Amino acid sequence: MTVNIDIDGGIAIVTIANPPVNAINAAVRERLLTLAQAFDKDPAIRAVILTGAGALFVAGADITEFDRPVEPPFLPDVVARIERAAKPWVAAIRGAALGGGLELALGCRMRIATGTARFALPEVNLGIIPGSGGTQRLPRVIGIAEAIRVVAENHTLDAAEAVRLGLVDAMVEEPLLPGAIAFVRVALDKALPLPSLDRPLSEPAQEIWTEAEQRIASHAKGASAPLQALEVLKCGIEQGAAAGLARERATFLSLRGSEEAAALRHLFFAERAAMRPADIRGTAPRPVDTAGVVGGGTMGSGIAAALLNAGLSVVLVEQDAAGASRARETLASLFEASQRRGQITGEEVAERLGRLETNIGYGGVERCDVVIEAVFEELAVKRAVFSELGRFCRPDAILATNTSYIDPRLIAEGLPEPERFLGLHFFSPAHVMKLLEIVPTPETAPDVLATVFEIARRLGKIPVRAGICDGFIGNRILRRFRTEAEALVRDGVGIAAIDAAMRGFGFAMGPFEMQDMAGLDIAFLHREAARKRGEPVPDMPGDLLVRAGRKGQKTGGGWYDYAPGDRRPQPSAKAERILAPLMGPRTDMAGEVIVARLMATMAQEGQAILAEGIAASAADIDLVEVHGYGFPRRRGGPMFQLGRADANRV
Ligand code: T1G
Ligand code: NAD
Repeated sequence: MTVNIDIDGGIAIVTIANPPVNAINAAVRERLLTLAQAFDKDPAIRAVILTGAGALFVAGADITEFDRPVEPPFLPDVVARIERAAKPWVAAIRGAALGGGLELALGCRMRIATGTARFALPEVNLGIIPGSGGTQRLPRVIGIAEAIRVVAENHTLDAAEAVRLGLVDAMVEEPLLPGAIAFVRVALDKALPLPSLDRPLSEPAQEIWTEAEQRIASHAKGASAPLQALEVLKCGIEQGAAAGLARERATFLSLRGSEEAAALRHLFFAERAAMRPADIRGTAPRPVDTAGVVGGGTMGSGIAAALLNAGLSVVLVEQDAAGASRARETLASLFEASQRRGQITGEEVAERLGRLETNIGYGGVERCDVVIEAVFEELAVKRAVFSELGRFCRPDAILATNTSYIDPRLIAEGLPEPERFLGLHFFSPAHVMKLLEIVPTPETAPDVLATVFEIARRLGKIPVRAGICDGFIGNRILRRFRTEAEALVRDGVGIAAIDAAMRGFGFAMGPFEMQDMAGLDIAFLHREAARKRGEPVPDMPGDLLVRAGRKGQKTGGGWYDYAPGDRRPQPSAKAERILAPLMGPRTDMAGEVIVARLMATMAQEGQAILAEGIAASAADIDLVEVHGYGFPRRRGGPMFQLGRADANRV
């Protein structure tokens, strides 16, 4: 049974027990409605306490139901029935009260909580808005300004904030239920607070809406739900709660069926599945307290920052004093920047740097449980590093390479205990980008895999297992994507038009703006290496630019021109002249046609990757694109797009 009841001296205790997160599915709704009606008729019942089993209250409506039509009884009706019950309902909250869970609690006359309680309406993360009265009851309890932050800007209230704002009527210590029952007994002898929906709310100044709209639009990245949530809040304030509820429900239902919501749901479940791959579920990870990083450059320092942010101690190895002090300075400035942004305190900066040891040579790595190499992308240099690590590290220490393209098996040749070795491909900046491609070799041991998935979880990364091929998953698709973008240039389509089309689709930058930022020489050197290996790689437009000294922003020009100190791309007549030999007659192509062509190319490469077993699932490929390559989250990923296109074709 997903909803249990106990009776304690005239007080009914209703416990939602639907593991793992007490999600509200049809059975829970049905049961709550039946109980509300039964308790009202039962003279022995004076009040009802609603709570959740385990560490949290309720994580919201059951998202797995969203791919199906809504099923009665509808949650807004259950909430309204509880709010209008003859016997008062009191929510007793421990842990998370999210989405429909908070809406249920708002339907109760009072809410009491422990210190672990936290409250949010994260529906906008799923491309929807609250659909069970949250947009109307919350502002009437905590005020409109705070409600805008929670409903449209995904702000989470902790217990103290909830008390301060009047969302929580009283705090109780654990054990929760005895405290809750005692509170209810006292409350029954006093006047009850008004139901949330009936509480008066003064109309705020108009600026509150315009300011919120600007703020939300600047963060929404084109997603529609946050601004629609604001509209519904406004409707309820200006036209009253009943109109607001009706508008909320209509908006919720239309968004629930939208492609954007389907895309965000797809990623919600993909991210959770990625954390717990079936074949290592139940394999115990090794303990990891101290990590080593060899090479303190762009990636090494970012990786060290991610490890230090996650509470690990770090031994960073550089090849000389300059390299070691440069790495420490980079880390100090990264943490000071976080401090300036108010993310960490000065004490926390010092504490992190206190757990950092920078060395020239391999002293200290014998204490490391895992060591990640991030030195130059040259096989010989990497091999030399691992032969040192093989000598100085404990035989059970996990050894990993952050190589972008080199076959990890080549790097590990001759390494003692090869079962402890694998690729761990971070993305730049490594302390920010959430993606981590995990590239095991055929020898990699299951508990080594389980350990690096656990490390990914501690670093807040999205781990995706990738097989061994040139570029693994992400860089392989990137190369294909870029080649197709350059093929469009060959066909006479303008560089700016292609970038504009991809920005319109939701990318922060188009492929050419992105390549100018990262540098055109990385792909050029990769093609040159292939040509040296005798592979038939035709000249690409980008090659002509690099040979002309145009490597991107770092040379003041690539596909675009850049004024000194200015990173805004300017159309370049010079680039056009250099590219002319490879460009066809000017062609005007519609944005959606450009997008469709590049999407199809990414999906095709994705299908090849799946067919070769380089990725475990299409969803994993979407996670790589969304968390590593700026693919717009609200679009779900290239494989999700392919699925939608196929479905629309049927
Ligand atoms: N529905 C169904 N399954 C859910 C779920 C939900 N709401 N939340 C989590 N799960 C599953 C998840 O897929 C995973 O499954 C397992 O639970 C553990 O999750 C009417 C319409 C609660 C903070 O957006 O934020 O209410 O992989 O790995 O890290 O207005 O889950 O084990 O098979 O994330 O401890 C709004 C979503 C819904 C909250 C726990 N609610 N959940 O984090 O565990 S819309 C949300 C979370 C709504 C109303 C609207 C987190 C968590 P599996 P987990 P965790
Ligand atoms: P980088 O040139 O910025 O840094 C490399 C560092 O390694 C330098 O500080 C150098 O002093 C140090 N080093 C070289 N040999 C060493 C040795 N034997 N012992 C100790 N330190 C040594 O390079 P990077 O961009 O950080 O790339 C490092 C690795 O990460 C490469 O394999 C690269 O392909 C990969 N990678 C790079 C990116 C990126 O965007 N830059 C992204 C993912 C992966």
